[in-house]
Amino acid sequence: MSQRTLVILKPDAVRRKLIGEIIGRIERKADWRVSALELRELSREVLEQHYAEHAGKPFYEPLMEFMASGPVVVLAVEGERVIEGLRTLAGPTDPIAAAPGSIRGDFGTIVRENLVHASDSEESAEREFKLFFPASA
Ligand code: RTP
Ligand code: MG
Repeated sequence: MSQRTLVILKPDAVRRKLIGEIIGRIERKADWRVSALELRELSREVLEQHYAEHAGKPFYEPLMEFMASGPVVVLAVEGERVIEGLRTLAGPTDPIAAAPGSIRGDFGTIVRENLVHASDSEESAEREFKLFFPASA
């Protein structure tokens, strides 16, 4: 089942020069391919829409600040079961709970600075494509 998912390499990943490392892991998976890619800074408006489900939570404001603290890489990735697959490759939200071998498990320690975002469902992916790549949505 071919799908597409929206991936963000968060500001910590860009600052730590892990862009190539992370994209390399994605590209090594059979049948997955990067179909759009851009380095950009995210506006408050876009971030509020992207993380609307977390508005009002204690970690919301620090998350907004972190995600606006530097450039990110926004990617579209297409391929076989890529939505679930990218979540598996990223690992659980808390990098300390994430298994070695996953991106968060290999590179992270802080819950907020967990390197990567990936759409969590087909519905989220379509919503996020409209937000980040409106021309292709
Ligand atoms: P994401 O949405 O970024 O792909 O991550 P996720 O689904 O694994 O985690 P989610 O629960 O949606 O949380 C969104 C992001 O907020 C930060 N966070 N900080 N307790 C905390 O300090 C806390 N909890 C979450 C993380 O950056 C998380 O990825
Ligand atoms: Mg999430």
